[in-house]
Order: sequence, then structure tokens, then C-alpha cells
Amino acid sequence: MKIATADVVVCSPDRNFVTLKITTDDGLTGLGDATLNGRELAAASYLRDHVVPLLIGRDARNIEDTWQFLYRSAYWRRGPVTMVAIAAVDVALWDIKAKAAGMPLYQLLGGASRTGIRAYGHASGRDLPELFDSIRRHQELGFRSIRVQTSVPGIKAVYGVAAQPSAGGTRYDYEPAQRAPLPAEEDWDTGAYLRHLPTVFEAVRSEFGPDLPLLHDGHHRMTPIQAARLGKELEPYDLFWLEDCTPAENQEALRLVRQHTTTPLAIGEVFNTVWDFQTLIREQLIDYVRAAVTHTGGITAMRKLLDYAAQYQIKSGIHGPTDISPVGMAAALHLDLAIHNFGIQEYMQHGERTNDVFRQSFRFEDGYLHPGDEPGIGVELDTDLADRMPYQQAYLPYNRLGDGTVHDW
Ligand code: EZ4
Ligand code: CO
Repeated sequence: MKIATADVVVCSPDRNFVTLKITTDDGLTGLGDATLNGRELAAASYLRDHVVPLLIGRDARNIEDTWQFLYRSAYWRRGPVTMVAIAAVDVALWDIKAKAAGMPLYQLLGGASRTGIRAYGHASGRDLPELFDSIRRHQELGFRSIRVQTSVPGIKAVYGVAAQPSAGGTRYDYEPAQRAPLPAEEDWDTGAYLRHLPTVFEAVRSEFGPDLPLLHDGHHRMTPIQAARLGKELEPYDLFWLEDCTPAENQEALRLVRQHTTTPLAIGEVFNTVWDFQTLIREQLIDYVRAAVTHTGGITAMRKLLDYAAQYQIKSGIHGPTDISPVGMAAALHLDLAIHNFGIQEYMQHGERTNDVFRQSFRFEDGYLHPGDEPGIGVELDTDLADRMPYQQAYLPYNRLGDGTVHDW
């Protein structure tokens, strides 16, 4: 079973996606996601120019060996561009192996450890009535765990908050990447945020009661002492997790946060190897690993990372925004179903055009996701349709403080 062709497909149905399609000499195909939001073409070039030529003729069955070969022979280690490329190859080869075995991928990973995958959705609002509306709307969609983001008085645009309710006010979709030649500039004031957020969670708890699991994303914007204070002040509202409270490249900084709060911490959507989590896991500075299959070297690397986390009772919280394609999402779901230390799965639903290009077997029912039982990962790419939706320049926004200083976004 040799790799005959490997094609990189860049398309933009509702947003940009980079997909690798590997075909073997016996006609099996596998898909991998290499989407790197705002830097898609770098990932596409890394694959096309430097990885695809190395794949042709290789034995498609040797997944571990191919992973180690791509990682070690590059010499330059880690980094998002390298790791999304390796992830795409890895997931495509797992897809092929599972198709060859006639099984859904989760069966090859040890079989199902649960019947469904608890998912959380993204509610947001510019004020409390809008936020409550959005939470109710997500409950109607079936979500039983909900991330809460709101505007902050005095700040014009805040990450994760829909600028305005779209499509007749029923859905508060938030797509951070904008199709434009330059990134949008947003403003930020940590003091205003720290004063405001506990009042939001107090209001949400009194409206929705104690049982609804609530999450919040701090999006790397606080210093350790600010994060410690926020974690402490949110304790009465019993968060499922506080995500990315600090930038966390400085992993030791999390010790300070931990010493001050029992609010559970989730970190890692911008990380891409097990090494980036080494201190966080060994010192038990986090409760959930937020890495994505797409950005962290695929199934092979994520399995090792999550098995390492399991030794410390740290659970998974796999990153699942819309900039992970349905291919990356499906790969995550097979892993979620198979591992023992599953925590929760982020699920921002893709748009209709995306679902037309990527036909999927995974489903969402009553708050639970399931990858489906088709052989492989259960996603097929309509390449003709994809070719009619070419790449469009798009950037994530960035933040400036009141005095013009660039701040973490
Ligand atoms: O901003 O994936 O928790 N989810 C997030 C995401 C990220 C985007 C960046 O590409 O923080 O929405
Ligand atoms: Co996040």
C-alpha cells in the first residue's frame, strides 16, 4: 500500500481551509486538515513544496515512522506550520488505515469508551438580555455546556462576542477571521474586563441556576496576578473552566495562578507539541489540555500528549472552532470517543457551504457528538466544489490598549 498521490486543496466555503488528500496505489484515499487560521498559505506551501515530494512511494501503513521521519528530518522542530503539515499527513494516513480495516477510526484507537461526546457551544452577547437569549438559543440547539463571552462597558469590540445577531437574530455566530487585506483592530482594557466579568457570571448563574456547566475564554489577555484575581472572583459561579487565562508560553507563571484559585484551568489551543505542555502537565498547573488534533501533529501526537496528561488526572478539552475543518473535527471526535481521560469537546458549528464541501458522518444530538461508523474518519471532500471556492485573504483581529499599545488578542 504505497502513497501514489498527495494533493493540497485550499478552499474557502465560509472561511479558508487547507486539506491534504492522500491516495494510495490501491485506490484508498485519506484526508487531513492543515488549516492555520490567517496563515493558511504557509501551511499549504510547506506541504506542497516540502512534504508531498517526500510522501510519494512511501508505505501508507507506516504511520509512526512517517511521523518521526517528517518531524526529525526537517531538523527545525515544533512550530505551527510544521506541526499542521505533519498533522495533515498523520490524519490522512489514519483515515486510510481505518478504511483499509473497514472500521471507523475510533475502533483502531481502542474502541469507544463512552456513548457520546459532551460538547460545549459559544454563547455571547453585547449585554445581558442578548447573552441570555444566546444561551437559551444554544440550549434549544441541544448544548448542555456553554461558553460565555460578553462585551465590556467602554470597550468597542471584544473577542468572541458577535458584533450583531446574524440571520434574523437567531444565531450569534462569531468568526474571528475577517476576509480583508488587513487585520481588524480591536480595543482592550483589562481593568474594565476584570471589574465587569464577575457581574456577568453572577447574573447568568441567577438566571440559569447552579447546574448548567459554564466556561469562559480569557484569550491570553491577563498577567498571572490578574488571572489569579479573576479565577478567585469567579469561584462562587463554579466555572467548568477558565481558558487561556495567561499567554502561558511562560508555563511557570501558572504556579502563581494555581496558588490563588480553585477555578479549573484549560490551556493550549496555540501550542503544538507535547513539549509545550511539559511543565503544565508535570506540575499539574492545568486541568484540561486544549490542544487541537490539527495543530498538534495529528492523532499520533495527540494520543501521546493525552496519555501523558492522564497520569496526572488532567483531561482533554480539544480545540474545535470553525477554523478546524470538518476533517480536523472528525479526527478529534474519534480520539474523544476512544480515550479514557476525555473532558469536553468544543463545538462551533460550521456553515452550510462548508458542510457541502466536506460531507461528514459525524452528528450532534442532545448535546452529544458522535463521529459515526463509516470506515475511516467519516469525511469526504467534494474537490470540484472546493475548486470553485478559491482562497481569500483573511486575518484574525488584534488588540490595542487605550494608549495605542499592542496587546494580546
Ligand atoms: O480564537 O480558533 O476557544 N476558542 C478560540 C478560537 C480562536 C480561533 C483562532 O483561530 O479561542 O475561537
Ligand atoms: Co480559546
